[in-house]
Amino acid sequence: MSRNAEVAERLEEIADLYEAKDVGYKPNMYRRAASNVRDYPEAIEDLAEEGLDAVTEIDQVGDSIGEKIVEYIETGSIERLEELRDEFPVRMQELTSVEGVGPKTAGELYQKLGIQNLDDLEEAARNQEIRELEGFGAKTEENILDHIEFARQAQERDLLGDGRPLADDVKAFLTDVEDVERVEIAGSTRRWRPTIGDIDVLVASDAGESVGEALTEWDRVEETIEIGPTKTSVRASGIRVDLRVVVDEEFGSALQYFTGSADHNITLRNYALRKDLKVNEYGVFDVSDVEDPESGQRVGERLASETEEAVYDALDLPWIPPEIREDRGEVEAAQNDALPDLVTLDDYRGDLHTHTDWSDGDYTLEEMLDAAEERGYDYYAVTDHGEGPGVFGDTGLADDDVLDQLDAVEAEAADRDVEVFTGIETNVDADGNVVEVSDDVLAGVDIVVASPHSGLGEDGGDQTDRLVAAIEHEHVDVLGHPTGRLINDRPAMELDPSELGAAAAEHGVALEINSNPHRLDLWGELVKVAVEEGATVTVNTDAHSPSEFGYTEYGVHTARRGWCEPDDVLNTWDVDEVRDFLG
Ligand code: DGT
Ligand code: CA
Ligand code: CA
Ligand code: ZN
Repeated sequence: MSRNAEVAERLEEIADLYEAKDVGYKPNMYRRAASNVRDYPEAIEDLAEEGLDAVTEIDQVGDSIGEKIVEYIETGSIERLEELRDEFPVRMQELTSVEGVGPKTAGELYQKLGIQNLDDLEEAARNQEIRELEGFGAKTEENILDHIEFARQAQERDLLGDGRPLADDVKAFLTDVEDVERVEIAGSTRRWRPTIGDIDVLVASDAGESVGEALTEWDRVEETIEIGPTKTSVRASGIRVDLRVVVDEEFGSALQYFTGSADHNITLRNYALRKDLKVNEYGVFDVSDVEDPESGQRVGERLASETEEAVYDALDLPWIPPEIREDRGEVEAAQNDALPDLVTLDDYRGDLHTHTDWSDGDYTLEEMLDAAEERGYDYYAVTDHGEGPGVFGDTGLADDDVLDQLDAVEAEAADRDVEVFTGIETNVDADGNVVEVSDDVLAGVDIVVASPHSGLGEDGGDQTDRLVAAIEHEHVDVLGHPTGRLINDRPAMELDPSELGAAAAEHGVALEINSNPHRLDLWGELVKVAVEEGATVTVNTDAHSPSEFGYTEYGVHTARRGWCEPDDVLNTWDVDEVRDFLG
């Protein structure tokens, strides 16, 4: 367990605050440093102990940022950060969860109107104070008002991308606590649901009280909510963590129960009852000779409880992967021996949607290809943005630039162990036209990713036709992040996944699962429907830096939530098969 993610969070907070202050280059500098610290293979606390020189070995970490890292590890705080927090005492995450409000806007709103949180923001918008500010206007103010409700709901659930690393850390921490026999993550985190209400952790131990106490003393804990011999709840890094402690003998049945989903459990319990079996967090019980099976938690003969496999086996079912325990037919499929053979991270051979500093990426072509090669990919596609309507700060490539980049990619790709596809990411406009790059140029690249980047949100009504039109375009190979959602930040556009899946299958276009934890788009429920229509999906990171290659895990687990087998996922195919698909 290292503290890299924690340090990266502090650096990102500094970046946000500098952006609020509108200090030119500093935000990006801090974000790049944060990303490299998060991704660094060695523990940042060990480097800090060695000294500044060791810390500044990390790319993009110079003396000034390095000193702050050492200061944080040594003292637990950073003076500069404290100053910035004093200067901007705002709930940054809360404010920036409103679509259209970034750190810079939040800073301005604080300085001019004293806005610190969502309530202040709503009040100012209702009183029409925001439209009076220079550069804001009535439209902006109405937009803010429209999106506040969504932002409020978004406060209630955290991103899996934040919860999952924290869950791994808490698991590592508890594993080393005395008298702990087994530890597993349960709940929605184990099912890889894109958002989580809290993190559920299960421990097998005879010393519940002291295990609970140990958790409250973990250095990431900010608040103890409750503590007891079987259940302890804390808040750590802003996320609630529920710990349950059971005896080792009942660990399997407790893990099954607390993994959920609640709907899966209910369907499973009803299925069991028809077989005269009772299933709960204490085990599977034979209640055929019991007069009143509801009379107690442990009535009847216990058939299984030690492992999850044994629990499902006692119900005459194969073990069901957590990702598909959502009551979408998995219990019936298990009964019929028809569970999918789900894709795994090991099956994954390469990323087909990525960026470089030719457009809005943060790293050079060479750096990105080096990193792809290091990950051992068979293939890799460079798909920078076409020249768009200013969405990417005018970083997109005009036709001539695309042609120049083709040469650059070919030169940089020579003599590498990874096969490199040339490509472009282009915009799908409101009518489904593939714009930005001319058809001649599209015809000359290996892979065309067409993505909706504008006209998003909930207001447009059903947009299946728009996306189907893009799928029908002769050069399009991948439909990128199809619904355009940004979790907790921008709602998904409405679409019919079965119509989309059928069109994609017919035209040989792959539907993307964008692995960025802010997107996870498409997501499991839609993927399952589309794949049933014969669609192929493609799991891509849309990486703007090498550290974002790590998102692949989220994408693959999302494919699993969509019941994908390896063949359903383009990125498990070999390079010749992918070339054939791209046509
Ligand atoms: P979350 O935290 O909202 O993202 O979702 P979960 O699934 O982690 O739900 P949570 O934390 O409330 O409870 C963890 C698991 O415990 C849940 O997935 C299934 C089980 N569970 C909780 N309440 C019930 C219930 O009322 N009935 C059944 N059958 N199972 C429950
Ligand atoms: Ca939970
Ligand atoms: Ca819970
Ligand atoms: Zn992209």
